[in-house]
Amino acid sequence: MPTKKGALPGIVVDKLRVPGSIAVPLGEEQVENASRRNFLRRGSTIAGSAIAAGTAGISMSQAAPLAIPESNKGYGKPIPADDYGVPSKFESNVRRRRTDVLKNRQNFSDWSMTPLQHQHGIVTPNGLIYERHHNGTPDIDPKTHKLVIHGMVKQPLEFTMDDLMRYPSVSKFHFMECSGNGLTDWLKAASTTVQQTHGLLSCAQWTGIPVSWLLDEAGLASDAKWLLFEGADGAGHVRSMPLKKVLDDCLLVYAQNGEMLRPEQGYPLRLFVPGWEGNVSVKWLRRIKVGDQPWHARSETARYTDPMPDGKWRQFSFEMECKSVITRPSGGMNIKPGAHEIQGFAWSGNGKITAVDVTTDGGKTWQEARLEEPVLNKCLTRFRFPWDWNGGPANIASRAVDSTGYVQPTVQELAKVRAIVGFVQHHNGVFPWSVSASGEVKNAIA
Ligand SMILES: Nc1nc2c(c(=O)[nH]1)N[C@H]1C(S)=C(S)[C@@H](COP(=O)(O)O)O[C@H]1N2
Ligand SMILES: [Mo]
Repeated sequence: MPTKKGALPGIVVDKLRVPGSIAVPLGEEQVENASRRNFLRRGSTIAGSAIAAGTAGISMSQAAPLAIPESNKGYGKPIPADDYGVPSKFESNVRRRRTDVLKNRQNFSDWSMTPLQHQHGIVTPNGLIYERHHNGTPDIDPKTHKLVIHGMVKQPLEFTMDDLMRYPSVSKFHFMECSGNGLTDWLKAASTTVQQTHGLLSCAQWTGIPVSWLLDEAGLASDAKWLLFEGADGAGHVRSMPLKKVLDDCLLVYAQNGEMLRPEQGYPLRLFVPGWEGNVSVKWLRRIKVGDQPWHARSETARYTDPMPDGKWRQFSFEMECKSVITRPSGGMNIKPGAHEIQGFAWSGNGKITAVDVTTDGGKTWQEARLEEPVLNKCLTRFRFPWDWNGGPANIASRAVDSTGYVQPTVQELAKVRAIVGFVQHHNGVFPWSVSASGEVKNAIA
């Protein structure tokens, strides 16, 4: 199916993906009930006699009498003074920086990764949103922080945070993904878990002001075409953005998931660019300069480009193209034969997800998965797919389709339109996990 710049001809491989004929699903509830009953029924037959028909639990007649647990017998813990809630201590393995899998290097140019295998629903909790900073997290007082708009404008403007908070606001759910996500696992299995392979990805409800409102107040010169955004961190992170995209949907964000930005996400103010590589969503934003052409910082050209098969480089590869990954079961897990619900995320920087297919036989056959509401523009979408694992070796993967008709390619298909050499960015290829006869789930990139 021809797509914009990805130009991936011939990806539509089987009957299921006939261009322009994406299946209209049954009524939501019908499918829901039918698949849940089947799922549980299958569960009961496969797991054997200990499981009563229609349930995943143990039949009460075979269970020990229901004892009164300690938690029923006394007072619970009172609310501590000045409390800010944290997860249960029993969830302490859910971390964006796992020192057991990645040595804590304490570098200033550093990153942490979202544990996608533990994420329920589409929203990444604030403490688990991945981080990428080129020079550490600055400590910025919102009382003294200012945003300046200058350059090719009729009236240069300066805003305090109080000024900005007086504007009406908008709140939008969007994913954010680093262009380097998946970079280590293009051609060989270098990583173990989905946190390591895909964890430079998060999704939040972002609150702020459309950039267009402030540009309108400053008054754009008629030949204005590009904007420069500058961060107040030690990296002096500077990025050029085409005016068209900025006017379309970019936000000046001060809150994430209902509270002010976390320091590591750009407190007190960041640019948020829906659907484009995270790199352009400049954190700790202090300056917007209006011009008529892009500015070329060294690191900037390094990020916006992709190598092509003919040895040339394509400039301005901003969009994060349609992609998906199975998060359960995923690398590092161990599963038992029987009924499973395969779950995962799909997302596209170019629109909404319209379908996700799942294979359990290494891509020989594909079946359509269920998408879970809400399905939003440039946002993580959850998919699920019931699977009876018979205990034999399996190879599972997902492939997503977005509202432009683009079908997520395999790495082999991507290799026809991109050169995969060195540390290549923008990996949106189909990602397989293998399941061994003993139930071990492993990264299966060949
Ligand atoms: N000022 C500033 N903005 C920045 C960066 C930075 O180092 N400094 N890193 C960029 C990169 S490469 C990414 S992927 C995103 C990460 O945002 P997050 O840390 O909130 O996940 O911020 C971008 N904005
Ligand atoms: Mo990034």
